[in-house]
Amino acid sequence: MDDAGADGRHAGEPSGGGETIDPPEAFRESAAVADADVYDSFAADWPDAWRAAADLLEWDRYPETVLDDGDPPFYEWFPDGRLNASVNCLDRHLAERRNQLAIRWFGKRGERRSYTYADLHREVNAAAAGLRELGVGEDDVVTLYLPMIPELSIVMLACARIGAPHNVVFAGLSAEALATRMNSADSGYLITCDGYYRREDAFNQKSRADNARLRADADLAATVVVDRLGDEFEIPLGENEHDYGTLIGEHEGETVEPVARDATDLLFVMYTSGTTGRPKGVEHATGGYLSHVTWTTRNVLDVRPDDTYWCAADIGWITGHSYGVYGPLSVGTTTVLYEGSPDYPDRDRVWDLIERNAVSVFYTSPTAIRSFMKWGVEYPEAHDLSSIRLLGTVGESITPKAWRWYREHVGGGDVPVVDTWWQTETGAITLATLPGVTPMKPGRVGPPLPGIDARVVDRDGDPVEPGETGYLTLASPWPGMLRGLREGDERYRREYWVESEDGWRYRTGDGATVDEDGYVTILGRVDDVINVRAHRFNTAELESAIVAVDGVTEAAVVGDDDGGVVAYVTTRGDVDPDAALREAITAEVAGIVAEVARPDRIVFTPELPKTRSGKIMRRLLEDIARGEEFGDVSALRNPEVVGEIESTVRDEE
Ligand code: 6R9
Repeated sequence: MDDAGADGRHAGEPSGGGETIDPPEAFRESAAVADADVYDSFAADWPDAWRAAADLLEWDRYPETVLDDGDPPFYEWFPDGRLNASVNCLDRHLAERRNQLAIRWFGKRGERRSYTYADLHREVNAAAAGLRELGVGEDDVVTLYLPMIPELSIVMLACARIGAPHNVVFAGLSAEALATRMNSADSGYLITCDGYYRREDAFNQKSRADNARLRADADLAATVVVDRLGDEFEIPLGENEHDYGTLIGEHEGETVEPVARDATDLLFVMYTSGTTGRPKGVEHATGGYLSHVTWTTRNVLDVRPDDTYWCAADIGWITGHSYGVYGPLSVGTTTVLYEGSPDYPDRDRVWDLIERNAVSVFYTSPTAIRSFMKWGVEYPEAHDLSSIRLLGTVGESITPKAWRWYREHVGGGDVPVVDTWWQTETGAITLATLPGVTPMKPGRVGPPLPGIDARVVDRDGDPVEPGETGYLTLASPWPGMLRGLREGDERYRREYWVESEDGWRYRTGDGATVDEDGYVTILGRVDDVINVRAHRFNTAELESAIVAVDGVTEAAVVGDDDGGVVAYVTTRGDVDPDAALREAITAEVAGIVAEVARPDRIVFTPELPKTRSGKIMRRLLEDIARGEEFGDVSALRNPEVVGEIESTVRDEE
């Protein structure tokens, strides 16, 4: 797909196979992008065409330069521009929509809170003043360890206002994971809460944060604790610990002059799993990131100020950063923020919220859609979902069946469904159809966006033929791209980039095919990363937690068809692989890594299948977990275990 971006694939009838569905006429009429020329004009005028994204923002100093590519792969977007992200998400909207709702929050216990743009502006300013009082200066990294409560968005924006990069750690990650991320980011400030609800029970987040502090390399300058649970949990505050409400109260009504940041200055760091067991700190620059996120929120998700938009991803992951906070607030829309789970108090919770809020654009993951399908159509059918005009998915591949179910039962059969491919590192959507322009193919992500040069290549970097498997690479830089890794330039270059005859290529780590129309189908990771319920983990991260359990000798984890995890485990001769051991393994993964990463199935086996050089054959284990055919195993050192493993798996089903 060397000619990705060339005309033909979006105009008229694509011919590369797969069912093709045209953008609905009613949607086209008012779509943000309705002219297919956008592909050609970006291709003809690259990179300058990306100025269109920068033009969606308010700048303190408007950038003269679009891209500085003088020192690849260290690209700088809009390098001479200056801006502040919180101004773009808040201040610039005040004149027109100070009384419009910015956030409608729904808590786990049925609580509700709403913030207008004026409210949000006010609290972000107070929080920014509070952070300053605690000593947070420009470029000091602030770690946030909070569940889905408005304070998470508020403190992120407060950090952005004073030029302090945030480092959000998903609230469900363990103390150990928090400590690693704080140490690696060299972060001296922590914002957390007393606790939060998991189902019926209150969970003590503060004590987990305290555990992380004990493991931290250096003393924390300050901790701020949000009172999420009220009287239910009284948490005594120690030295250098502050109550969020009190801190905000002291600065209520103050305004904090936003710090004009260079476009290339760090907006945030976000840790993600890579090819080693240690997470990588992905750094995002202010100007390129916000431009790309805003452009795609506007033009791919088609979000406008008068929408009510709901991105169901947790803010603790990149999707929540880009499309739960920065994108929607930058375009000035109303967002739904939901703390609870989709099946509590009942399995119609999501549909109930969509109906009540008249949500018009909904963005979620295939994992969630699979659960909805399992629960049954009676739940969405019991609600009026006619407000929906666009649906999006992200995080993993969606099957054509799930895609159709989503469109039919959630979208009423006639809305665009955009399958969006991107990564923590890309910052924003890079592959997707444009909903008013590009025909959809269920199960295929779509072509690269205008201005994105994606190619599926073989080991030598040459484009593969349509239908053949290859590696998805990005052959030119893009505005939302990571500016580097916390771990340094060398690691950044090594992890992601290859230099080829025609320039530097970014390796996504995904395997893919492409059809004759330039539509990409993602096959999954080709490295040691697995996507678990649309969250990214490294296999070694999970396996070392399992091996830490007494009695376990070896472990191999693979993904299954439902976005879950299957763990193959071997035990010491004198150990009974019983229910207690299963429980210990599950608890260890939840404790060391995260609750969401716990194995759905644990398969005890006398041995793991290995190559002669001693490598565990994960591919094979994955095929078994997915019930797929697998090839010749005779080259293995221990081919006889394969049959045994297979029958254990079948017996359990
Ligand atoms: C945004 C996000 C990135 C990995 C990525 C790929 C998978 C994301 C996808 C998809 C198939 C899609 N992925 N979107 N696979 N179709 N539409 O999820 O970021 O957590 O960094 O994960 O997720 O494998 O490489 P992140």
